Amino acid sequence: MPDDSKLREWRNSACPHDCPSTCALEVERLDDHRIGKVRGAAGNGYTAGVICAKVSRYAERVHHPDRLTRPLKRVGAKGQGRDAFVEIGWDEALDIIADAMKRAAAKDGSEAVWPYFYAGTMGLVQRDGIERLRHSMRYSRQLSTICNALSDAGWFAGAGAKWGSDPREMAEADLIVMWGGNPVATQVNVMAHIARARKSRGAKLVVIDPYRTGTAEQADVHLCVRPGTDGALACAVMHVLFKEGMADRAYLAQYTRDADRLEAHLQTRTPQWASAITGLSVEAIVDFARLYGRTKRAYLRLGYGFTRSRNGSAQMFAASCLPAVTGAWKYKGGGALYGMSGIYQLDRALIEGADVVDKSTRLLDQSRIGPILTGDKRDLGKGPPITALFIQNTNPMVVCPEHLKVRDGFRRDDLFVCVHEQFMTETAAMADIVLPATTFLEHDDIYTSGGHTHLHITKKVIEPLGDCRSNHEVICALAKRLGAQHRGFGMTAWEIVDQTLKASGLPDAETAHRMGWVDLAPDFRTAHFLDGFGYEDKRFHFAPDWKRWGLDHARMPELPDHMESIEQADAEHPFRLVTAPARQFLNTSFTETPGSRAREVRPAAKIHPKDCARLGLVEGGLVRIGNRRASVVVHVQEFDGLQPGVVVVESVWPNGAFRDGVGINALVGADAAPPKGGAAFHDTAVWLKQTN
Ligand SMILES: Nc1nc2c(c(=O)[nH]1)N[C@H]1C(S)=C(S)[C@@H](COP(=O)(O)OP(=O)(O)OC[C@H]3O[C@@H](n4cnc5c(=O)[nH]c(N)nc54)[C@H](O)[C@@H]3O)O[C@H]1N2
Ligand SMILES: Nc1nc2c(c(=O)[nH]1)N[C@H]1C(S)=C(S)[C@@H](COP(=O)(O)OP(=O)(O)OC[C@H]3O[C@@H](n4cnc5c(=O)[nH]c(N)nc54)[C@H](O)[C@@H]3O)O[C@H]1N2
Ligand code: SF4
Ligand SMILES: [Mo]
Repeated sequence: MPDDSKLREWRNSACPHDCPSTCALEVERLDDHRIGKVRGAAGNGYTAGVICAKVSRYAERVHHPDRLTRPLKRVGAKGQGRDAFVEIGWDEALDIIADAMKRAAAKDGSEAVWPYFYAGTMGLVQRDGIERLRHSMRYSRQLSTICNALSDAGWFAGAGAKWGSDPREMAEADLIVMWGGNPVATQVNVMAHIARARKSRGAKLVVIDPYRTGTAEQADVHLCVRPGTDGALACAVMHVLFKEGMADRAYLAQYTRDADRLEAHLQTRTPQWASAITGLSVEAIVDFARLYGRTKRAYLRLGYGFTRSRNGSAQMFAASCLPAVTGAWKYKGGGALYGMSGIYQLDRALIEGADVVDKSTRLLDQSRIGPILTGDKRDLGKGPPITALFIQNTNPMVVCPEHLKVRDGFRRDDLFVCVHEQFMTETAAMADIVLPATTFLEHDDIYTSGGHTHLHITKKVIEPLGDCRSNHEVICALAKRLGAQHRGFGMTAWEIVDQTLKASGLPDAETAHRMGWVDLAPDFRTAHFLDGFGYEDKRFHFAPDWKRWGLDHARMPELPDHMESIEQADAEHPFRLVTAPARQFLNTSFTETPGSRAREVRPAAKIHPKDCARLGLVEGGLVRIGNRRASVVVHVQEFDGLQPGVVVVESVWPNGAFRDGVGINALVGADAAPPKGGAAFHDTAVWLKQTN
């Protein structure tokens, strides 16, 4: 092999962050240790050369002076940051962790240990290998609820399978409806496909969002709903579709179930009824229904945002009924997309240790880590308290609801915490042992996508920084010390990628990597459910059997509807708070990079000028936002792109960025939304007070 270490060259990779785009990347490799520019792969039909600004500045993150490089042991107080830690060697660190996990299990049983993770990297081997360790040791299991539990249940209820119209078809649509998502911030290349449709076909863009986002600014129509009322809007739209002859009766007869019941039920769901709930005018609702009903190539892109409410599953379900009423599924550029994950039929047993899982072990709700760590019996049941946490790929001190409980939990003296991280996050600062992690540029992995149809197989581009180790390496080293048995612990990440691909009937790892990506797009008829939906009867269900989609199903409405279960504004809490994602951050990732930080400036509350005037709030002044859970202080931003009574704080800023060190998630409730749990990040009733 020639020594190419000094050559500048572009290497294929894929963005590992928790974003539906999973962009195909080209990374400029300067030498064994440094990267230069990062750009989107032009040849990939979905990425099409477009990536977000924060990842194009990735050199800032991977070469950040604050990257963790050595294992650390805390010798000072919790929460004090890097100065409270001293460097130690890997063997000593791993011995301490294994010893703490063994002691916790010996004292209270294996369920006292909780391996806790999320999607800091979306690579399957590095993200999900922790499951193999958990299952082989019978540690407490994790119910994944923080992101897509509500949206998944709502989508599956109607369609029965998770995929939809190819996102590239947006370029061939005459109408794109972006419902409860903000792709300018959260999934930028969607905008490139929409731009194509507008340029070549004069397509219209409708955005449904409680505030004027970057996406709404570019729209032909912005339906600025009150948060948590989309179910009512969807019902009123369907009311008009039936009433004005825009329902496709032949399609309904062939492809759906309970259309007659739906039509009867919708009689009372008039635009007037929905107007009172959503705050939209009757005219705006009827105009939108007509535009949607008269356009064959109507592409519905359903985001996550409108499902982060206590009625989120019902909202997703109601919106997902639209193309089943008009038959838009039949047309190229028509139909809907919420998520594509169902097309990836990968055999994940080796990665996740599915062959050794013991389903009798306790299942704990990830979003309820605050109540769990503070001993809530509703979660712990008759089982032991959690006394050892091993965390990879997530920052629960900032991203989880009921932050004050999360903080109290992490402060417990009898709790051992290990955090494997790239940076000294607020969660890492609470740990006893912090381990330095590689980035996606320093390890191998395999990526599926939520927002398109490609599979990416990536190799490291540069060498690991300092003593950083990948998640896989750490999991294997711990497995050895704990005596965990599984063949996956004796393999390299690349071997696992290779075997997983082969077991799934796909090209081997080397071939797949050389190809750049593998496009697993289903054919048109499959993608559009023209050979049937996911249920056994192949039909779209307007009256779903919610029992299938979660234990807490009794509260779900029988037919699409507005569900009243949101945290309603009341006399004491007259405002509804939405904590939508900030454009330059990705959850809390990139809150450490100067480029993103400078552009986001500081936490701020977008408040309607009428509310500002009434409460004596001034642009740039301070406002205290509170409810029975907590209160936080942020700067005021006068903003007329929302309804009075709604307030938006773009997120997720670290707690430390707020004046009192308490961040926005202290206000958000951790109660599990039906039917199968999920955090209601955009569903909080609050009061506002001027403060100094
Ligand atoms: N820049 C950036 N990109 C990201 C992220 C980030 O934090 N920053 N996060 C990543 C992750 S983990 C995910 S899951 C995705 C999420 O991406 P999206 O699907 O875009 O979902 P959300 O981020 O939850 O919110 C999107 C929009 O939903 C709106 N919304 C809130 N409540 C309602 C409602 O009741 N009705 C309607 N119609 N709209 C509502 C919000 O105002 C917001 O503009 O983005 C990913 N990409
Ligand atoms: N208020 C509010 N809160 C929210 C949301 C919201 O819209 N509003 N959105 C919610 C949603 S949708 C989600 S998905 C969650 C996400 O919440 P998290 O999953 O906690 O996402 P991040 O904050 O980005 O934290 C991921 C961490 O993983 C680390 N990491 C990245 N790659 C690796 C790796 O290879 N190995 C290891 N060991 N670590 C790695 C990163 O440095 C980062 O600190 O937040 C939720 N919280
Ligand atoms: S848009 Fe999403 S997937 Fe693409 S580079 Fe940015 S964060 Fe990564
Ligand atoms: Mo998410």
